[in-house]
Amino acid sequence: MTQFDLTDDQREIQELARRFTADAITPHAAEWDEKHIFPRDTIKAAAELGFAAIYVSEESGGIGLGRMESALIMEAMAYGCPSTSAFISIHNMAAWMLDAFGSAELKARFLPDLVTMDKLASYCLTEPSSGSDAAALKTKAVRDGDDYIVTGTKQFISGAGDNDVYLVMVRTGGEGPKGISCLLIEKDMPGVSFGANERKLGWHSQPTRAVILDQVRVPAANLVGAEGQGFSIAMQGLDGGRLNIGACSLGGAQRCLDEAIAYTKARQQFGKPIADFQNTQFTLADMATELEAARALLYTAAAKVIANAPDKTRFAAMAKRFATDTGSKVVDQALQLHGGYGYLMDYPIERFWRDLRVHSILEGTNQVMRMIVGRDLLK
Ligand code: FAD
Ligand code: 2MC
Repeated sequence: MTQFDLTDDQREIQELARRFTADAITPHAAEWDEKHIFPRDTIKAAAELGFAAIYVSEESGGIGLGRMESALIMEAMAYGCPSTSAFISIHNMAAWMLDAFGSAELKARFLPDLVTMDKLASYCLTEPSSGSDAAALKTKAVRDGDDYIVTGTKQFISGAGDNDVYLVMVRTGGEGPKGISCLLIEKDMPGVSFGANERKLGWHSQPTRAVILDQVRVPAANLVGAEGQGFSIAMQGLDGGRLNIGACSLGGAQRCLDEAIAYTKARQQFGKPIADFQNTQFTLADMATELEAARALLYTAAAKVIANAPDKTRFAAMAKRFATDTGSKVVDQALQLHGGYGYLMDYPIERFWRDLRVHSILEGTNQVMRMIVGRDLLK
């Protein structure tokens, strides 16, 4: 908790992620967005650097780093494409849940392919009638001999239809969080189907579909953790996921700040660069200041999560709320500084504006983040 600068190892991993982004992500991100291309090969190339299993243990084939390193990697990749970075983050979250809570047999069967991204993983909590109130989920898993029979619909699932492995929160017991378990369901199990690819404002480089489960027979051996532990596992996954989503907003916003600095120096109005106007300088100053403040809070929260501090969930929620709101504000200011050109697809700003908007909604809305923080303060 006394760390105010990155260590040499952290700088090295950040540099690696930045180089990968500059070479493999940034040059293509606009096309992925415009043509709705899911960059399967680039995602697989990220796995070759260990970025598919950043905080999966080395014993399980991951690179066994901390949440801070994960944030640095997500931030660096989001500088090129927040949508692709966030997709990789969700895969990391699911892989970690399996590594941390799965049986030795389940881990041996699935983690080797998840670490290399020969298989991709989704996280399935949300349902059509339970988003923020996640503990009200209805997808039912009824025990039948050595199997569960699973029926229900998961809504808004990132990667659904393309991904192979689904960590699905299901109801095996009574109402409320204690009746929820986590089951690993495979794409090709009979009874699994998918809704249409959602048409979205942003996040075009990755698909979002409903996962429809109709009497799917799932071996009880696919249970991740114990029966009734599913909600806690899902929430612990999100403690890390929320840091990563915050980091994706920081990376996207940093890119737009850098673009705005370059643009305002080049663009002339009233006979001089618009960077010479005090309004421009004050706006850039506030953008940079608020971004650094959000980054500092996010790194603190990452340190809390890796240390398993008692207030880690509150800090992850504070950081997610602040980093995503700040990120979107900074991108909006960058768009304003670009004038009409910021609104055009010829410049990258509008893509970041669209991609970052959803970060205030998913992995728990920013209202839910305030609820988590407020409850913790008042408990
Ligand atoms: P609701 O819960 O209906 O909320 C609507 C509004 O009411 C929000 O503003 C909310 O903040 C507010 N609200 C609700 N309750 C309260 C309260 N108590 N106090 C104050 N305000 C409240 N989910 C997954 O499980 N896996 C995924 O991979 C995934 N990927 C996603 C990808 C995309 C592109 C999107 C858009 C969503 C994804 N989600 C995923 C779902 C996402 O987590 C939910 O959309 C989110 O949690 C909000 O749920 P909801 O949409 O049902 O909104
Ligand atoms: N770690 C461990 N356990 C946790 C936890 C955490 N972070 N958060 C809650 N729990 C436990 C909690 O301790 C309690 O157990 P116990 O009674 O034994 O103490 C149990 O879970 C229930 O917790 P709450 O009483 O707080 O449950 P409640 O239903 O009131 O509220 C809330 C929970 C609102 C915080 C949760 O439903 C939530 O986070 N909602 C938002 C949903 C969400 O984030 N969805 C994201 C989907 S994924 C996504 O969008 C992607 C893009 C991948």
